[in-house]
Amino acid sequence: MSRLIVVSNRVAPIAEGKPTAGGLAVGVFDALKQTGGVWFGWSGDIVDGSISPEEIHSETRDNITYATVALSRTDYDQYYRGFSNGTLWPIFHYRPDLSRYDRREYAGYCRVNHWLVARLKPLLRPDDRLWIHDYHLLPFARACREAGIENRIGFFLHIPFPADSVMATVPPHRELMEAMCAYDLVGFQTDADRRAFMDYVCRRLGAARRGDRQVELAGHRIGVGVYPIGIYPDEIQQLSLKHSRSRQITNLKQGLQQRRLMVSVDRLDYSKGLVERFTAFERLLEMTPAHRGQVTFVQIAPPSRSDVEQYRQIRRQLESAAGRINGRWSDLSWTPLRYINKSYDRSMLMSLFRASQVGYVTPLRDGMNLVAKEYVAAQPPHDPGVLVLSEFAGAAEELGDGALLVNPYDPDGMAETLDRALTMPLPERLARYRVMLARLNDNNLSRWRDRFLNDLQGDAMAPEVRPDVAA
Ligand code: ADQ
Repeated sequence: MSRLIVVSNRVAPIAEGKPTAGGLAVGVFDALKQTGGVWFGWSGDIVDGSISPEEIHSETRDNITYATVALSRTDYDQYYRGFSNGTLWPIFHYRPDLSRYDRREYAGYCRVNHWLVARLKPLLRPDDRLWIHDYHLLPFARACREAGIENRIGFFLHIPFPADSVMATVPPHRELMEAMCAYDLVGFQTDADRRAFMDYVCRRLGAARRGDRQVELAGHRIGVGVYPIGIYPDEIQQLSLKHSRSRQITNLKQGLQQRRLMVSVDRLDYSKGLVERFTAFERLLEMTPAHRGQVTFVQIAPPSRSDVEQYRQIRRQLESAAGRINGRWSDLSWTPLRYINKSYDRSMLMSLFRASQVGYVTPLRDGMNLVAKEYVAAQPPHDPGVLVLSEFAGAAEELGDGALLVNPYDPDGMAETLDRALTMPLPERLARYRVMLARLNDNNLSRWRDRFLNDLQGDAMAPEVRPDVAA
């Protein structure tokens, strides 16, 4: 049977045997656990100098071989911190105002893509299937073809694909998108992303549309599909029970003294809308006196990419907002907002979701947002909490019928919705929970992986667009 080779910028840390606090690592690790295969990418190590070391560190655990490389400081700065996270990430999240562009960084980005291909090539067998992940590796397939690699290569974008005119603000957008068209299959989280990609390649590159699921450019057919990433709901339910009676959760519940609990968990990132979320929480306290002293909001947000300036700025903004809110509203027995910059063990997080009455998930833009899905799956089935979800999270396409959707740019609207969530009667909570759980079970993580890999395998490349998410 052919092997599955997964390539992503970062391979989850092997030593701890646990994925990092990031959606891609969580999803890829869970998907690979079942099929087995090779996971190739950066180890997270940085070595001084401008030349990345050639050695590959290879380690097999259970059925997964982790093949990792270190990056030189220059490659890290240009490829990862520079073009990937300083240019592409903000633009793909509709924030050209936060994006900066430097030609040297773009050159570094392309160079590292070629360099990674050269490291991977000796590990490949002719019938391996290659599944490449995310915006760090848009030109990876082109580099593979140039290196004579003929295997089938699919690509999945975990983050949104921006509208054509926003994409065009990336200075080398044309070159980048032409390179992306070297893939055999490209997959997106939502139908809106798929449409944006099709628009771009047809309008700007002159690709020919072959129905909704294929485009053709310079004689090469590219499958284009929608594959919303999922979770394993049963596994999450089990995890959520693990710490339910632990000292930390029991202490938390005792400390709440019957107060309602709202929970948010995110990497500390400006796309997650944390400042707007804090503001809306404060509006709730201003607008609805009945909630004062009666609700506690826990925000867990471990810092990420803290060597990128925009990330340091958002951190400072949040510290000041949290201080202001607590200064204004706390009393001797109640702290309204607990803002925690730490990573937690997954089962602890799931138990926290289970213990809370509202999951407050309001990114300004998000490819999918696994936290929204995890929150629902972790709920006690007979007394579930309510999911308050941004309409700009990919997850809103699937969970929109059961969640309370909000516009994160509307603090009053969010405050009203929080009030509704905190006071929602049990029958409505149950009905909403069941609709969402059914969706999560239908479209679990295996389905995401299998649909993608089937489409990658098929020569005719006719990925079906799921009717239930292709609104
Ligand atoms: P992320 O932007 O990282 O992922 P998300 O989808 O919410 O966002 O995934 C975060 C994951 O990390 C979740 O599984 C969560 O439980 C975990 N996590 C978050 N904070 C944690 C903490 N403090 N401690 C431990 N675990 C924590 C990217 C895209 C998303 C897309 C995913 C998957 O930005 O839009 O949904 O990839 O495709």
